[in-house]
Amino acid sequence: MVCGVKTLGQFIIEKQADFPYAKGELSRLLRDIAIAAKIVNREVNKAGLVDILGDIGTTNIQGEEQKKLDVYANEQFIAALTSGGECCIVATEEEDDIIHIESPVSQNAKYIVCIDPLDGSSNTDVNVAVGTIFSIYRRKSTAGKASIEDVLQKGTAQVAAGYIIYGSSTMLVYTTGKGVNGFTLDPSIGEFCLSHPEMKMPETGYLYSINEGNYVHFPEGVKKYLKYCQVEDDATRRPYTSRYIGSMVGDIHRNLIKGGIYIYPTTSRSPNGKLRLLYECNPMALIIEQAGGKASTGFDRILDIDPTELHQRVPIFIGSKNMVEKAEEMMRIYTKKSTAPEEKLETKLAGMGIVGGLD
Ligand code: AHM
Ligand code: MG
Repeated sequence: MVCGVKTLGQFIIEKQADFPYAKGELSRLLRDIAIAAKIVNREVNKAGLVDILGDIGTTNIQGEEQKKLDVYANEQFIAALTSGGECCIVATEEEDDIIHIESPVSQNAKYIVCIDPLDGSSNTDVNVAVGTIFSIYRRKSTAGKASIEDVLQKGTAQVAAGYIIYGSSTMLVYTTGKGVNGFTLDPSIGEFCLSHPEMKMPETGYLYSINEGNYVHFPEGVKKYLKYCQVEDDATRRPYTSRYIGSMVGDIHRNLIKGGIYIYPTTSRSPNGKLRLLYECNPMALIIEQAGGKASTGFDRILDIDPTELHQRVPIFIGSKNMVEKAEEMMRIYTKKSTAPEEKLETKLAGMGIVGGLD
């Protein structure tokens, strides 16, 4: 029987030829991530069967509850990157500080991985798609121990980025800056197989994804854009359809295939937005741009932001080019671009003598 599938491993080796001086380190790093993803996938899929759902009772640096699966996924990716030997620092959503990988095999490692091991984990209790998002940089420093400065690089410096969606089927989608390719996990052979070669995002879509429950807290430009999406206009096929899973990977994956826009703007409660630049917005922005879409803060390109801190948050407008540009137009007209980072609501409230926020 002739085998017609191309596995992720075969594809990566084939693509290595695009980089004539590559020594295979990046390929091995991607392989390590894919191995951990398969292990996480196994746990996510049997989550309802074992006592792994629910809160673990600890909080991460952002004060959010960690789920058992978050912790499990975090451990698996760190373990795979440690034993793989190609990565010198991991920055993860689940850890306050960067993790230096100091194993004998990783002494000459030159890659930095920023990762959200299990994004959208509030959805794990209800069988809704969750994902892993990763971003890979080459360290800037040439000698000594790599440091936080090696991690705080612009999104344009990413050498690769990708996500894994643990959904009705499990997919790994990644880019090394030469287009986007998607692989579906075939559980019967335990391999990611090329299923979505050269993914391209429609320039215009008809789906918008945003947590509309926060409407009253949105900037005026976002409110105006939402009204634009909801107005009837046959020529532009409006009103658009609203689709929001609350799982960034799920929402963006759907919009990548069908066309659409995903927005997580600043709100009066989260003045810098909710999503993290290094391991959520930058990798997704690179993938979407490589597929022909656009990713912006509402004013500026996400990939051009100079990061200042590890867990930095930014507003994001990401998806089909024409939709993002329309939303940016509304932002320019109706919302004043703030030049300084806004004071956190908690700080403002504390200044007013209200401690512990409004909740
Ligand atoms: P998480 O990293 O704590 O899982 O949060 C990120 C998730 C995204 O996947 C999702 O799009 C967003 O948060 C949903 O937020 P909200 O519930 O505020 O709409
Ligand atoms: Mg996340």
